[in-house]
Amino acid sequence: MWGSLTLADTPDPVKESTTGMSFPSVLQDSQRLLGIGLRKKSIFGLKNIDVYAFGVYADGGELQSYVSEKYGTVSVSELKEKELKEDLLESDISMTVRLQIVYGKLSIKSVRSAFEESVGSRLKKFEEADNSDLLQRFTSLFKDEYKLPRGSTIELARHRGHVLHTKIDGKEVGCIESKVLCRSIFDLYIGNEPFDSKAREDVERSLASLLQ
Ligand code: DAO
Ligand code: DAO
Repeated sequence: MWGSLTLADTPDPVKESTTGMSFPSVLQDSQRLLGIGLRKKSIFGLKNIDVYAFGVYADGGELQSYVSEKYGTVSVSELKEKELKEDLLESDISMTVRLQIVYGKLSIKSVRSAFEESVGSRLKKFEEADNSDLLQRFTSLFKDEYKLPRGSTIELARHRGHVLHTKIDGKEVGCIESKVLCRSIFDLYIGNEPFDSKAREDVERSLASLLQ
């Protein structure tokens, strides 16, 4: 559809193809949309539901300075797309994943338990130590009174110093400083076993194109 262009080159909002959810091409003035995808979940082993569509964003300028500091004069074409993605995961370049809820009957209870399963397994993978405190601190931000009807947006944004800010429909609900929590969350979207491998490929290609 884009020919050789990537999502990072388009000025217009982009629609996730299965759900039609639309994602702005730029967030917070400087973060570019790099990839979009879909989070599904099978319930009771019976059927797959589309839970949310997501967009992955990062700051192109910060990425450029990070890469030129780290690799000096090495030309971008010599860097592998996968290495760039690894750099993005490990660094504290400004980055956001925006979730747009598709499933209309999401309860906070099911968000909490899905989170413990998905993020919990990543925390275990990246850190030996017991992470239950960290999980607990994050899930305690999910107050029972929050509602997440279809169309709600959640933004999980990493700021300088590995501080993760969470917003629901544009309103900040909390922030937590933790490198491993940031790493674990972004790993769900662009790590080795992502929710949607097409999104991860989008991101890899967009990163390479941002550095051209
Ligand atoms: O109604 O019990 C049910 C099925 C709900 C599945 C929920 C999956 C939740 C995934 C995480 C959402 C994060 C915003
Ligand atoms: O899809 O399994 C997953 C993980 C999604 C991360 C969801 C974080 C939700 C944080 C805000 C919820 C507030 C009620």
